[in-house]
Amino acid sequence: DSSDLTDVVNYTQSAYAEPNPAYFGAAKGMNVIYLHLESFQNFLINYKLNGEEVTPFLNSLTKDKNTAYFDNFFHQTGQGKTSDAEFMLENSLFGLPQGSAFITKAQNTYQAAPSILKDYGYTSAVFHGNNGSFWNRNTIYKAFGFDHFFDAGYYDTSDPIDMAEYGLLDKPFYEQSESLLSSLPQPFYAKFITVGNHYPYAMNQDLVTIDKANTGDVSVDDYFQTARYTDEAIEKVFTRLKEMGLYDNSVIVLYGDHYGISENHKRAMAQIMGKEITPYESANLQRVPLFIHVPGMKGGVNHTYGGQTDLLPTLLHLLGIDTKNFVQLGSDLFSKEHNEVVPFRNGDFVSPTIDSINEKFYDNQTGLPLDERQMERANTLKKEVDYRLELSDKVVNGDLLRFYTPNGYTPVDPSQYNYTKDAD
Ligand code: GP9
Ligand code: MN
Repeated sequence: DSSDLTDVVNYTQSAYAEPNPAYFGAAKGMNVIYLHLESFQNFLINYKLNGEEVTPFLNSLTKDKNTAYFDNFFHQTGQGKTSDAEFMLENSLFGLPQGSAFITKAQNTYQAAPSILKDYGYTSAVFHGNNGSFWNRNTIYKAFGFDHFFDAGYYDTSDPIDMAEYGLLDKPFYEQSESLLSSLPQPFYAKFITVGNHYPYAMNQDLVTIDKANTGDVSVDDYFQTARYTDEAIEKVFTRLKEMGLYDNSVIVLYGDHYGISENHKRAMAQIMGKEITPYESANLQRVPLFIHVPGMKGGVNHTYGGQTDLLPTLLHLLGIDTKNFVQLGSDLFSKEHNEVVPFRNGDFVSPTIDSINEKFYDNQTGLPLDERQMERANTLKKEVDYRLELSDKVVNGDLLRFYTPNGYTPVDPSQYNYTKDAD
């Protein structure tokens, strides 16, 4: 009800993080390209398997002068997996404590990235080599205001060697996407969702370029082959974007959507990581890589703690679009006022100093139980995290954005979108 909305707006106004003048508008007017790294955990970055880099291209990107690489960025997904990641990236709202908001809340009013950017002349599109109905995307994308959704119906999926369990493998997917991407007017906001690196990570051995690991746990051992494939596909994308003349006027964002190896593989992961996978280690394995490449922007490894709800305000500020009046629960990662406490969907959280995992507090730096003197501070952070999650659930469960239109924002009419191929 409206008092809930008042609480929400009071929170977002008070939690608003001012743009950093050094980054605000650094990408003004540029195209935006999101490259979704399926099931990709950050431990893969700079990891060597039998002395060999698993992801050499992404490793090189951590050193690129115009790329910010965030090595303390965490997924915040729940049961909605990829759809939760998308929900957070597009709205800066958390997914739900159970189930997938994509499926149960597709009829809500949203003020998602595509609709905000439409007011600035952007055309938006999602590319995904799976059926458009998976995760109910072809319904909720209309509420987000995506102009186009190029699903499997737009691709040639006839050759079995090109296919993974959930759709077209990354290399043929990106290759076939080129003509569709070229058809978009600029500036565009384009998201490419891949499926090559997806559980259980089995791959046609004719396509692999790195050996499996040898823990004896099949999905852990295979994970490195599909991760390497993902890396090779991304390298090809960067090469093609340069050849297409898009590299110098586009922001390229790469993000991991959620973990790849679940908590059921502790023995094998202890061998891979060279340490026991305690609850603290497991929480710290929830890092996913975030790369933000902006032509002309000062890059470097950025240790700021953040999560997927922080990406939208960060992107909008890079594009020179202020977020103060939007209901967004994350904050700009480049802002000096960014809140580095990262809530997980289950109420746990990590931060540069204190972690809360399974109702226990830890010193983030040492992994040891928190000393008594910091308990008051820890409890304060826990209350803030619980409150942030509670507000997000109020917005999504109460569909509160129906009652709140930021000035200058044009609401979405989902009925005006049609994603079927012949409609294009
Ligand atoms: C399905 C693909 C994988 O289209 O995005 O979804 P996930 O299983 O990772 O949620
Ligand atoms: Mn996924």
